[in-house]
Amino acid sequence: HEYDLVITNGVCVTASDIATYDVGIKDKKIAILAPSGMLANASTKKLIDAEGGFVMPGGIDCHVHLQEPSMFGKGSSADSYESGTRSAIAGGTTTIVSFAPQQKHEDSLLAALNATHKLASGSCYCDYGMHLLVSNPGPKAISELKQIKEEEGVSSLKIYMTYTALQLSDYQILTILLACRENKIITMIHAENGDVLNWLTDKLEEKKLFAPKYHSNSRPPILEAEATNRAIALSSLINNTPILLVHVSDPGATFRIREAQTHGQPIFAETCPQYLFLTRDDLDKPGFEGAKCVCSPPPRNEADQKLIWKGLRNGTFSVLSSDHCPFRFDDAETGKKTCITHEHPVGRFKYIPNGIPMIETRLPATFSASNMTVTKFVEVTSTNAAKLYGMYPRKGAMIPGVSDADLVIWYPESKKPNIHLTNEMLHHDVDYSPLEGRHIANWPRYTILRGKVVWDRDNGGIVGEKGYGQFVKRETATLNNVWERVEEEGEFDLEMLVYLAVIILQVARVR
Ligand code: DUC
Ligand code: ZN
Ligand code: ZN
Ligand code: ZN
Repeated sequence: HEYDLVITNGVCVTASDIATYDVGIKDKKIAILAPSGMLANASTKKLIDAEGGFVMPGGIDCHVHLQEPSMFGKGSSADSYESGTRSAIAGGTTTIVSFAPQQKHEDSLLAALNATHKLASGSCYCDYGMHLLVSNPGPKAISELKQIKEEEGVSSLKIYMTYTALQLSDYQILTILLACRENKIITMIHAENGDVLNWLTDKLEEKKLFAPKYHSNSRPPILEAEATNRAIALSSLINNTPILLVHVSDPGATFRIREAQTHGQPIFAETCPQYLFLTRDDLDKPGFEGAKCVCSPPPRNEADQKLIWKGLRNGTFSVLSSDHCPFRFDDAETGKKTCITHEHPVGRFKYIPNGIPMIETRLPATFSASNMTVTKFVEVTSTNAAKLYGMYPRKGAMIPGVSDADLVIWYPESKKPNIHLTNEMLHHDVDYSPLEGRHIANWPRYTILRGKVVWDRDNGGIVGEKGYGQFVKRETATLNNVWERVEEEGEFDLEMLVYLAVIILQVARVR
């Protein structure tokens, strides 16, 4: 056979183009894009007729929590690497990047990485990379970053400005930014002011305001905007070291990011479907149902949603990730989402684990909303993630001879499934979906990972195998030539820092 797989009659979409092509796949790579119909009779082991449906690079979801210990002090992960990646392929995602968490009492990052490799290895249905999650940036951790980047294939890490178990001081953040600059590692920042939200939480508790909706009151937009502004300021102090603000929900934070980008600062931003599809009203459902939509930052309001969509369309946000952070709603174990226990018989929002499942619904819900062009959709759900996290063009593209044959094929307009979502349709191990009952117009019909059909919605569903997913060693980010721009800024001179800081403050005052 000339090909292992041929896809005929598809409308191919990349981040830049839409065109009808037949796709020939050989040895796990895209081998050829041929004029439509030309490969219909080619010699191939398998033929898929896309019937006019879109064919695009598989989804890349670079913000996924799986099998993490209970870092936020509450809840335990409902999804393993197995169930989480199974859910990913059923929703058209072919690569995830999850977190390898370092706990505060651990000094090594390499140990954290190896421990997470043990959990993931042999268990995954899709390809996967890992970010380090740094909670203790001591000298040992910092000294390991070079090896982590150059040998372990990890070119990004995440830090938190909130959560007692994770929160870093500005001092520690500066230490990380400097080390990341030297090693060309992207720093992902969870920007919420932890001290402010702890204070507000205590005030709400004093007034016995325990219901899930008060999660939103404990985290008003200003504490996200403040922390976002502070993160950008810290990046500028380290001579404009690239950062990525994760899960941005608030227009105030978005405007600050946009402004920094306009001034040429290497500030990237991510948003998530929860900020496109959920609002504070979803936290205010009868009983404890609102807990099903508790995530951090919290869902905002409809006007905010519109601005987040706009930020995706206009490029303020480079990536749309799921922030899949799975907890069971109702479970005999401690840590269930209801957080109703012997100890806390009414359940209190401060004990609700923060996070919702979204790994499988990210692509179908966003695609179905039709709020952006289909090329933009590919850009923010796949291609930009590949570029930002050092996987492009092996991932996130359809370049013959170069790109892995990771594809998602959608139903054509005439065969759209028009689903009303139920949790039973999903493949995670969570017992609910925050999108339960929502109308979803289209769904990935096939998911293909390195040339192998792993999801065939009409014939078998999950047809891939556990363990076929491989670890992806990642390289330096290429999005917007970010590190070349950093190099142009020249060596970072610590001795100049005090002087520079004075200038920055003066400029800020003039503005
Ligand atoms: N931050 C995340 O990135 N995920 C879940 C919880 C949180 O606060
Ligand atoms: Zn976070
Ligand atoms: Zn997260
Ligand atoms: Zn409907």
